[in-house]
Amino acid sequence: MAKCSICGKPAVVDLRYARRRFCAEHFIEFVERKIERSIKEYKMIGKRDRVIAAISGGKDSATLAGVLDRLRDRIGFELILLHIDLGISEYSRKSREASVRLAHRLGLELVIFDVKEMLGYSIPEMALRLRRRACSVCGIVKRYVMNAAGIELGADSVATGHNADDIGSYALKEFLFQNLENIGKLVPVSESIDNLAVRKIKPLYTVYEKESFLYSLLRELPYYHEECPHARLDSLDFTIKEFLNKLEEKFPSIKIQYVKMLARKGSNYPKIVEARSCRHCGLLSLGGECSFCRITRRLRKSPAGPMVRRYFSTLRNHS
Ligand code: Q46
Ligand code: ZN
Ligand code: ZN
Repeated sequence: MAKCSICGKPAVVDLRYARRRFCAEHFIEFVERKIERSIKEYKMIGKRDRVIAAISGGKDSATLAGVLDRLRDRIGFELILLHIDLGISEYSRKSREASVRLAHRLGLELVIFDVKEMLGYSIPEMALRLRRRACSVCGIVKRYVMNAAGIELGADSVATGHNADDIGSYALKEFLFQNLENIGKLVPVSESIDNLAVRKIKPLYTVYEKESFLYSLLRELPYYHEECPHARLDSLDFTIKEFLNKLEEKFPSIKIQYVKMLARKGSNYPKIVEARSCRHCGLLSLGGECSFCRITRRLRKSPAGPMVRRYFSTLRNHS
């Protein structure tokens, strides 16, 4: 039986790319060290920072919250969890439950933003009325809510659970369509823009999807394992991920090398030059009205951005 490269106990995982095998305890330590190194190398979190970790209820969120929780005392930062309930039937109900259990298990504060309750429509209802794909509406809502929460709750950064597989496949997809500005956003840290956009960080930048899954499993962290029903398995994203997996099989560690290269060179990609303030809510927009205020104005006759900001600022005043 294969043995752990550190203690010699039976190994539970063989990481070919790292040429090491680990028992559960040393695998957990390996993942935590790797994330801590990325946090330091890319200067993601400083002492006394207030960090909001956006959690969906899935395995990557569990790993993100689980590792940040263990690092918060060592580095010395404050951690708050944010869950956005998208109102997507059973999937959202179970994801929310898992997020609540995760926060409870780690003893962390959890802020929940319920899309249907706040905006009057769930994501699928919004998509139907706007005649857009659920994922495109969902992306606009999630980005806006995370940013508004970050600004209003006074966060130094908002952390998301994107892993190396996600980042590699997004970057490749954007390259295929030559959306170069979007590749520039896939760096480990997107700096804040004064009062318009909060700083965003990706602590799982060099963690493989399989490692994230195994980490949350071995630590028995609560997470919901089903995919969102709107995630299409035949989609281009999925095929690109499969292609990268094939590359990785043949050339172990190529995905990590790829994202690390992206971290180094990502700032060379063109950036959106003119950041403006939305005339309704005052947050980041490109044309004077942000996408969130535009879609909610079409749905509800009045833009919902200011109301979302007020919701989070009230929470801050009560905490
Ligand atoms: S949650 Fe939202 Fe994803 Fe579901 S509707 Fe699409 S974007 S697939 S990460
Ligand atoms: Zn061991
Ligand atoms: Zn707006």
